[in-house]
Order: sequence, then structure tokens, then C-alpha cells
Amino acid sequence: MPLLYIVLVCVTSITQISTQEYGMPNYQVESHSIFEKQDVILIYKTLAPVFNQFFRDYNFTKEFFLRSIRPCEPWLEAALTDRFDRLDADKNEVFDINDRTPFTVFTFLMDFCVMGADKNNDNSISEREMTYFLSKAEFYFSKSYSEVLGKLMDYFDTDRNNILNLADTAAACQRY
Ligand SMILES: [Ca+2]
Ligand SMILES: [Ca+2]
Ligand SMILES: [Ca+2]
Repeated sequence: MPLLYIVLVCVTSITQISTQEYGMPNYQVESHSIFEKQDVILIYKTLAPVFNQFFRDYNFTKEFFLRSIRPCEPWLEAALTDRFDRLDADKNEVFDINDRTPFTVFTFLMDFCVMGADKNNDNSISEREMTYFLSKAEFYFSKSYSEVLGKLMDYFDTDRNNILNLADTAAACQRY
């Protein structure tokens, strides 16, 4: 599975570089890691209007994205802007179905593992684990937003087996 291997190496490298950048002095804020559970939860809370829009029209523009996340802390705006640019695979400043790449599938899986959705630590998130995660008080995003995030799991379950794991990234390598 060489393509999957390459994707994982790229993702890890880019993420590490980006994480270091957020800690540079010019941000003038303490260092934040997008591997920190509380930071990733904050990212998903901030993205609520963006994901709500996505499941209305299955697209959103970079301009809408930036307007929706503001105002927020400088490190968070920098991290999210960088994330949009990396996930916008065809670089047309619109996130839509054409940007559903192995990279986006892997990013979503990684985010939810970091947040603790993979309760039994088998590197797979089952439908039951996701439902439980989205309904827990510690991570409760509101009923309507939890439903939207549940749709996101369906959207990235590339091999349609109701489990999100690296096999979906591999399937995305074949399909997209
Ligand atoms: Ca795009
Ligand atoms: Ca699991
Ligand atoms: Ca799957």
C-alpha cells in the first residue's frame, strides 16, 4: 500500500511543521498542538457553522469559512486557515466533494481519535463508539451539531462498513 504510506508520512510531516509554526514568537501566544484533545475539541466547536453549511449544500467557500470562524484566538485562526488550505486539494478556495481525498479522510479519523472517540483504542471508530462520543456530556456539541458530525462520519466511511479507520484512507486512495 505505498500510496497510503506516502500519505501518512506527508500528513505527519506537515502536521508537525504546522504545529511548530503555531508556537513561533510572531503568534505571540503560547504553543498549541493540534494533537491536544482540548484544542481539537475547540476546533470542532468553532467549525460548527461551517459543517452545518457543508451538509446543506455540500460545499463552502474559503471566504465563508473565514467569516464563520471569526472572531477567535489568533492561534486558532492561523491553525484553521492553514487547515483549510491543506484540505482544499484542488486549491480553488471552495471545499466540496472534489476535496474528499485520502488526506481529508485521514485528518477526520485522526481528529476523532485525538478527541477520544476510539474508546477501546483499536484505531477504529465504530458507529457505536461515535454515537456514544457525540452524546457524552464532556464532548456534547448540541443535538443538531452532533447529528451533523454523525453525518460527517458517514461521509468519510469510504468503504461503507460503519467503521472509520485506516482502511477508509486506503479505500479513498483507490476511489478519489
Ligand atoms: Ca476545493
Ligand atoms: Ca474503536
Ligand atoms: Ca469504513
